[in-house]
Amino acid sequence: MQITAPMRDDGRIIIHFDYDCFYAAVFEREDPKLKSLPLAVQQKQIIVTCNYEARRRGLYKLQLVREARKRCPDVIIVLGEDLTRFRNASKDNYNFLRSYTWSNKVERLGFDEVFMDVTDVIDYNVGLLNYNDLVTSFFHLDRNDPTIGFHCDASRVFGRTFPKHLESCETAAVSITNTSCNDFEDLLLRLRLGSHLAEHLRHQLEEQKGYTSTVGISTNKLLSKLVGNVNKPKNQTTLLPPYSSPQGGAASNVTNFIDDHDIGKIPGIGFKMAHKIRNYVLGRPAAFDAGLVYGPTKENVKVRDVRTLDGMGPELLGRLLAGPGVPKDLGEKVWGLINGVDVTQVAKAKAVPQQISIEDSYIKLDEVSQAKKELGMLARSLVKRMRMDLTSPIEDDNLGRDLEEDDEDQVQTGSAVTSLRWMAHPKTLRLSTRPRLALNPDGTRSRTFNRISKSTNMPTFVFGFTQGVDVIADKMVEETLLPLFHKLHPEKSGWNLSLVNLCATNMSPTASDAKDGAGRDIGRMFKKQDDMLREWKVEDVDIAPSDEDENDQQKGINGLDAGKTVVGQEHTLALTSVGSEDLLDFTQETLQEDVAWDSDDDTQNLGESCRICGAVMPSYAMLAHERFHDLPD
Ligand code: DGT
Ligand code: MG
Repeated sequence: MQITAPMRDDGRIIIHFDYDCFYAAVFEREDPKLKSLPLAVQQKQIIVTCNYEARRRGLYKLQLVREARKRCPDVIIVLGEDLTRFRNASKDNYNFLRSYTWSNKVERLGFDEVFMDVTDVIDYNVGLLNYNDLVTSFFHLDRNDPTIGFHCDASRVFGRTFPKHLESCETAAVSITNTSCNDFEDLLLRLRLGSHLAEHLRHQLEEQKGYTSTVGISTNKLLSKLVGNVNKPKNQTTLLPPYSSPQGGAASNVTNFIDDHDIGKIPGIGFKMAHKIRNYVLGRPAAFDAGLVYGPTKENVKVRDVRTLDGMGPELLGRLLAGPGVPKDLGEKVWGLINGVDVTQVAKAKAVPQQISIEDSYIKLDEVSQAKKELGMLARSLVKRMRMDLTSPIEDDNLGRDLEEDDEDQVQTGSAVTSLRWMAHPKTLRLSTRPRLALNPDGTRSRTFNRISKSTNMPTFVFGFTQGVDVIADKMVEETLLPLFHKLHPEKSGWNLSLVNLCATNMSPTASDAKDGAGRDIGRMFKKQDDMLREWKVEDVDIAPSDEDENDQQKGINGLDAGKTVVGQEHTLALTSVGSEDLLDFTQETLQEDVAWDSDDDTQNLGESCRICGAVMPSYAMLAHERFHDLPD
C-alpha cells in the first residue's frame, strides 16, 4: 500500500549558507599568507578542519594530528580549542547577512551555517520585473531606495542546479502530473531570483568579510541545506522545479533528490531514529562498520528504501519511533522530512540568546573539592559570557537614560570605561551533571546520556558590574552552585561525573529592550564585543604543537581551561559526506530525538571527550569513534 506524500509549501525561498573550512578560514583572515599554505586547526589530537590547500594534499576533517603530519609534513597546525575567535567571526558574518533581510528571519545553525528566509525580498522583486526583458533585470535590495541593488539576468538560474539541466515545464511537469505550468514557471522564477541574491550575498561575504561559502537555494530549510552540499566548496546549487507530483514519484525533483540520501543524513532524523528505521527496513539489526570513524553503520538504507516500503507512512513511522518523551506527531514529521517537507520556519534574529550554557566533560570527577574547582571555572566562563552576550553599552546619546538604576553600571573594558546595561536577565540558574553508571559485573560500563539537574533563582549579585568576574564566580560557587551540587549529589563520594553543565536560562528582557526592539541592541552588542573580548582574549600560539602534546592528552581532557570550553558549535562529520548524523547538534533535545533544529550555538552542548585521544564529539559518535582507535595503523 502506497501512502500519499504530504503537501509541500513551496511559497518560501530559503537560502542556506555553510562557510568553507570555517575554522581555518578564520585563521586565514587573521593572516592571509596562510591561504596558500596547508593549514589545519587542531582540537585535542584531532584536525577539526583544514583549508583546501591541505585537503588538496590529502588531509581531511577529523583526522588524527599525527596522521596529518605524516601525510603532509609541512602542514601548519594552529590550535583551535579557544572558540572565541570562531564565535565572534560567526556572529559577525551572521550580522552581515542579517542586514540583507527585511523580515529579520535569519537563523544560525552552529557557528558556520546560516538560513535566510528571503521570500519577501524575492516577491517584491518578482513584482517589479519586466517580463519582456528579464535578461537585464535589476534586483532591488531596498524597498525605500530603488538605486540600491544589482543587475542580474533573471531569465536564468545563477550557478549550479539539481538536476544539472532544467526540463521545460511541458516535459517535466504538465505531461506527467498535470501540474499547472504557471506554478512551475512561478516557482522557477522565484528560485532564479533567489539564486542571484545568493550569488550577490556570497560575493559580498567574500569581499567584505573574507569568507567563501557553499550555498543551497530551495523552498525550505531541509532542502536548501541538503542541496547546498551537492557542489562544494565556494559554490551554490539551486533545487529546480518541479517540486511536486500527485503520483509522488518520477516527476518531482525533490523526490529524485532526497531519495538518494542515506536515511541518517536527513537533518532532523537523529542517530537513534535512523537506527530504528534501518532495523525495520532491513528486518534485522543494522550492522556497524568498524572501518568508518563516524559512520555509524555500513548498511545502505536510503530514503527511497524507506519511502517506498509497503505500508510506510506517518502511522507506521509513529509506531516505529514511539517511546517515552517522543512527541505524538513525530511519525508525521519524519514522513514529511523523507518527502522533502519541512514546515519549520527560519527563526527571527534574537537580540539575546534564549539561554547561555557552559559545560565541560571529564574522565573522572569524583571528589567534592575537584567538583568545586570545576564549578569555579565554569562559573567564570558563564559570567563572562553573560556580560558579553546580555549587556549592551549605553551610548553618549543618552539612549540608556530611561533605564532602571540597577541595570546600568560602569565597567572597565580594555582601556575605556564604558557604561553597560543588561538587555535581559536570566532568571534561572541550572546545574546539570551526568553521572557515570556503576561498573557491570563483567567490568564494563554501560553508557548513559542521562543528565540530572537542579535549578534555582539566578542570584542578583551576578548582575552587578562593580565586582570582577572572579569575585562573582567564587561567590556564585559558594552561595549557589555548591548547595545545588549537594542537592544533586548528597553523598560525599560514590559518584563519578562525566559532565557538568551550567545554564543561565529563563531570559527576561529588560523593559527598554522590549520597548526598543531587537535591532538596536544587537547592533550595540556587536559594537561593544571587541572591547569586551580584549579583556579576556586568550592568544593561541600559531605554531605546530610538539609531539609531547600528544602525551598530554589525558591531563588535557579534564583539566581544560573552562574559558576554552565554552559551549559552542560542536558537530561531527563523516569523512566524505555530511548529514544529520554528522551534523545534528547534541543538545538534550537531540538526545531525546526530537526533530527540532538546534540553531543557536549558545545553547549547544559539547559532547564527550574520547578517553584515548581526547577528541570532543557528540556522545552518539563516541562508540564509532572509539572503534577507530582499534584499527591497525
Ligand atoms: P566545509 O564546510 O566542508 O568546507 O568545512 P568546515 O571546516 O566549514 O566544516 P563544517 O562546516 O562541517 O564545520 C564548521 C566548523 O566546525 C569547522 O571548521 C570545524 C568545526 N567542526 C566541524 N566538525 C567538528 C567536530 O566533529 N568536532 C569539533 N570539535 N569541531 C568540528
Ligand atoms: Mg563549513
